[in-house]
Amino acid sequence: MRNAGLPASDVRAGIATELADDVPWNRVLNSICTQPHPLGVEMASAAAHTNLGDVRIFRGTKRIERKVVRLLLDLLGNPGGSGNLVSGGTEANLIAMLVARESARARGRLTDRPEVVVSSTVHFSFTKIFGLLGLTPVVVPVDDALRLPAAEVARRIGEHTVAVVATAGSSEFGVVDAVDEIGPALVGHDVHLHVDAATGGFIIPFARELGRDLPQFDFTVDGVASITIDPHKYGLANVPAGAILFKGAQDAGRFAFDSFFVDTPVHNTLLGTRPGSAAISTYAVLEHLGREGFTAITRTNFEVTEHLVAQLRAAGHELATEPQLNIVVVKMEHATRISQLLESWGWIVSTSKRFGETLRLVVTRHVTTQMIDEFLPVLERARAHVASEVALR
Ligand code: 0PR
Repeated sequence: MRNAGLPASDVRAGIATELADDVPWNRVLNSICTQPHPLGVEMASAAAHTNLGDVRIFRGTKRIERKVVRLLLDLLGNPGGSGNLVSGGTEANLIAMLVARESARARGRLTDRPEVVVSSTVHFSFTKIFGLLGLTPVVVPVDDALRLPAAEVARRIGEHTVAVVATAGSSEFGVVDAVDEIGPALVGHDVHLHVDAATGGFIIPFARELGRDLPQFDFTVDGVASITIDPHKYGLANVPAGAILFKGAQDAGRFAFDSFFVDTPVHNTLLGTRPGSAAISTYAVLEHLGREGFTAITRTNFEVTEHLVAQLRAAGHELATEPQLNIVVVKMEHATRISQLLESWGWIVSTSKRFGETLRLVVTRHVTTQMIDEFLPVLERARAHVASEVALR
């Protein structure tokens, strides 16, 4: 640390220089997060000082957090449920897995080797979580449509199984598991069905309203015990805003840790000190946009996605899978090299090698048809450049 501090203007200028090097949103095609809604940013900065770790001080902030949980439970068909706002999908999934393990223990079902049935495309946050919680994954290969096969899930449940994880919008492919088949297939098995809707939670309800053919994934499906949904992804709120929601009115309270301070409520989240600003940003965006606002944004996201798909196909590209949401995965030789080259030219895309070489493009609020039309010729130039590099080798 400096001995004598800098004037505020110098600090501002130094930070502005670094921030100016962050990639502008109109060059970002890999991110499930987007430029947050301006009202959310405004309200988050007004609440930058708040800490939901001390709800004796931040009483109003806590009331807003409770309102957000109610709004999200209502969105997901479970007004009588329970939940908490957390830092994102990883923390939400962790809390769900801990509650699943502990409720199995409470029912006398915990073995020395608790297992969780997951698909081969489950998000990597579960790899962290299983390590932390001592859970063993039972990995079910996905079907041809990259979905967790419902019949196979039921077959993999054994005496050690404490939970099954389905995904409603995978980050890699935007694939929605058939939660409406998996839930009913699990009835009678004493396991916790968790739905990771971190990515799809703010897309699918509105897309279904627009008449798109997507499976129901929420608490109205028999057997769904908990859902992860992230306001900081398609919910347009500021980072870090995630949520873990439970079917039962008491379930969110099963992750409960006492502090040693008198008159302080128990903590129901992993983080202790945590930003109220994210809850407030989420509340502002939900209240301001309402269902109509989210539905309109979802309609535009699908229009842009369809434009992207049509242009890619017209240029002769083949998709790895038919996009269900707003993630487009293109089969592409030398995708990693192409992505590196694009990055050096200012454009950020992602690649995955798990199902052959692919280029992954994410459409979210900041991605427009104009941006796509600027990007596609650059992509073709990058492909040509890499093809000539390869030819020279
Ligand atoms: N579950 C699913 C289905 C997810 O898509 C993600 C994140 C998580 C869990 C974990 O959530 P947190 O990252 O909030 O803890 N999906 C994105 C991904 O891994 C995260 C991301 C977002 C990556 C923006 C890059 C980026 O620019 O692809």
